[in-house]
Amino acid sequence: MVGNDIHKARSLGRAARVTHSSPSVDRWAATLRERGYVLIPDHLPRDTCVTWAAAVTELAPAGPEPSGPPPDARQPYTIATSSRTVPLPDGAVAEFRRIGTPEADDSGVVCIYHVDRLMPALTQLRSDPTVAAVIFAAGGEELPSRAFKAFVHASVRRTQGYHVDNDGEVCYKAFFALTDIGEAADGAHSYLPGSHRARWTKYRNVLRNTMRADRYPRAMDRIPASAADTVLCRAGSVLIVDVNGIHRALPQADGRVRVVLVNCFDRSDYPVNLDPPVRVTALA
Ligand SMILES: O=C(O)CCC(=O)C(=O)O
Ligand SMILES: [Fe+2]
Repeated sequence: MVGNDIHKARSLGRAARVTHSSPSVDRWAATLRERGYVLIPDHLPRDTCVTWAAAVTELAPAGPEPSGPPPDARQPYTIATSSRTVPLPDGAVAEFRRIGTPEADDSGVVCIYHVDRLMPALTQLRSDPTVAAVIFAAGGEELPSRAFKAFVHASVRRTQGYHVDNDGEVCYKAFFALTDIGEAADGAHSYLPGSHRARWTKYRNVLRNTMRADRYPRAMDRIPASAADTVLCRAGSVLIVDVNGIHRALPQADGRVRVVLVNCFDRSDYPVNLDPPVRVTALA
């Protein structure tokens, strides 16, 4: 992690060579470099997004959740052995997170992989040129889209705590809000600004994790919580996040529903993603 962070500090320090740019893209990219995240408000028509949110929610299979997992069996497209997947048409997959363990973090989250295969109207978002241009301008390299999925959070009372997604590999996520996120209790995204750079806060957590075998190695729960930003926005906004920084989705109050689409940008050789990279051209 340290080596990656040092490499990254160098590349964040260099000015990116951007051929296709605009004043807004430059401004958003500067914020992304500086804070580790940037919100582009009202990027898409709100009404369209609200309609999509209802359609995405409908995609999650009705009826009882799939039955409990056998111990230690982890399927493709699951983040934990206690998650279970259900195949959907056209190669899409619904992941029910941490079923049978209602007290576990992220229990109740439904993730729909390849959601664009089921809703072709969403394909354009995977190739959103503004998002690609901002990521390109911030990081100085054109990254492919390695995954495109939807998260449906409905009354998810316990979410995964503050964490980083990896050990410092180049990785950005664009979250398209399909529902209004007007309060923290809607399940807003929370981000510790500046934590995408090498920070003592991060290493203190790493140290703590290495001393306790039962801890998730990328957990970052020892942070000054009051220093974290809660990102509120209307449906149609897009939040671009450098997931080397410390972040989480906040827990929801009962009855709240948050639907977001997530476009994951990683280098082509990043091993975690299952799907072939999709090239997204950063034309502003
Ligand atoms: O849903 C969110 O706001 C954050 C989820 C998250 O941590 C991730 O996708 O890496
Ligand atoms: Fe994350």
